[in-house]
Amino acid sequence: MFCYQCQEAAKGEGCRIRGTCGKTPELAALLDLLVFTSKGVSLMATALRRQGFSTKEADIYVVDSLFMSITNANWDEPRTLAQIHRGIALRETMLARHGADVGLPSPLPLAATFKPADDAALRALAPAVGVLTTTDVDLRSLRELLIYGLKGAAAYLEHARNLGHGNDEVVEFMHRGLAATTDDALLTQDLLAIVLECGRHGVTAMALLDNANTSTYGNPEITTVNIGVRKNPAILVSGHDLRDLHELLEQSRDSGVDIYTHGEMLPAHYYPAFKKFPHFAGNYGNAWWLQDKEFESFNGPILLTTNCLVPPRASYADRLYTTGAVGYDGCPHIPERAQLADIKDFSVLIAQAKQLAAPTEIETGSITGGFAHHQVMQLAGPILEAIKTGAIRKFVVMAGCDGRMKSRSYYTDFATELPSDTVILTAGCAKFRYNKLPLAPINGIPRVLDAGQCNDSYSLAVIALKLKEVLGLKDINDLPIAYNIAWYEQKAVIVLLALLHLGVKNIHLGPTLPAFLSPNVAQILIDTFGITGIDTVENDLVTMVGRATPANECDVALAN
Ligand code: SF4
Ligand code: SF3
Repeated sequence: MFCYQCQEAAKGEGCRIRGTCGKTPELAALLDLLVFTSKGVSLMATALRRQGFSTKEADIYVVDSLFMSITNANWDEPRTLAQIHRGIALRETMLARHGADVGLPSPLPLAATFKPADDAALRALAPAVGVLTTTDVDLRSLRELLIYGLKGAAAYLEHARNLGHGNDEVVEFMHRGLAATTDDALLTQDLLAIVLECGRHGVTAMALLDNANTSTYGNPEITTVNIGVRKNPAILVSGHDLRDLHELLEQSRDSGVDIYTHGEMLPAHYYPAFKKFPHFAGNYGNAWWLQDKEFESFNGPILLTTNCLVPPRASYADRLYTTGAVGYDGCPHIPERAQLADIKDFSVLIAQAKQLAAPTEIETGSITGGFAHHQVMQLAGPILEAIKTGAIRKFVVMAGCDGRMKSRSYYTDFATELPSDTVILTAGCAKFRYNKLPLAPINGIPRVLDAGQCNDSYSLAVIALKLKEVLGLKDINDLPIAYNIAWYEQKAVIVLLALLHLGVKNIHLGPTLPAFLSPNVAQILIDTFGITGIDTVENDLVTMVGRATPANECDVALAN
């Protein structure tokens, strides 16, 4: 196997024997084959679209398949095999229906022609279609960077689609982008242009999901979320899909079972539509990587609506449920909706919860969030005033992912050491490294403003663009904002590409730079966008906020 799509790539190069995440070589090969199958489907879809044909089935297929191949999403080999077979059948149906004379490349790449006789033949082919089949390291780097960006965008498109929202331009690009990774005529500059175009579509995908979420559930508002527990039996919901949560809340109403969020589902509390459920009890635990301990002590059923799922311990595997793109062989999977209007059936979780103990308390207190763009605009007056008086000297965007690497304590230390005239803007599960720190507010404005999930990084971009407008600045980089982004999986890749598209420069990306950036591709990003890694907390404080000593200590020293 060879996989280097996430931040935990072994030795910062790639997982070759088994994934640091736990992925086996067999599963890794099948997920590679799933992406390969999607490329064939996208080749067909790109050609058909150019001829004016609708490719709805292919659109859904590619979005779902890319999402399934994201880190810590689908661990289920039989399900992966079934999805590969579906893709081959779909590709062949399109070919039979329209014929080969629809402007397909000639000769057709293997991705669009392979037809294994059975599962054994598929498994035999799988190791030969992975990342390393592109031998030129720079082309490989750019092809994979594009694919990972597309995976992130696919995740956001799927959530939006679940709420009845879509964008054909992004889907068209997804097919075209995937097809481009099979085109040996494309050189570094060509692929780089497509990678940067991916960032534009990333902005659209995040805006689409923002609109889907807010038009369905209302605009997030400032909310205090309980992090302790109640006495009722309960269900824990993790992942990013708000519609799954909403349906579970509806179905468990008056059942005596409480619902808690975990990880990336925390921001659901900020939406007005979810506040009307008295049994929506709070948030339990932290970011994804602590789930083995937290799922254990939660005691009740757990629903994973998206990544990140880590291989479960036997002690709670019988109460772990997956749905959507996530799957784990041996854990029950709640079936998808056949039609958009259908409702998923979560009754099995509710029935099981009633038989189980209430969650064991692991912490008490509360956290505050809900600072998405609409809410922040309501606070524009006090925030602008604080900027003008110097009470807020700098914002630091600390969005992205959390992870289990020890070196990620850097982010807690960095947040702790930030001067007291700085404000953290966050989104994604990265926030769990510092959202429980006792940072004193500035004129009533919290020091950590949480916009929501990783896709709500869009909100941070909207806020930055609005600030630029009201402060009368020409360039987004003239704002008093530094970017210290933490990444782990491929949604962070589309967020990064989206920020680059918006013209943001000098982003610090950590805790390590992606293994999939070849030295030459990394150099292009450094030269063009000023992307850099992280250093020590002390050095980065000087680089990013221009002051190493907490401001309050400075002020005390001056006063003395
Ligand atoms: Fe390794 Fe990450 Fe790939 Fe898992 S997803 S195999 S940890 S690079
Ligand atoms: Fe986290 Fe997986 Fe990336 Fe949505 S839940 S941010 S890591």
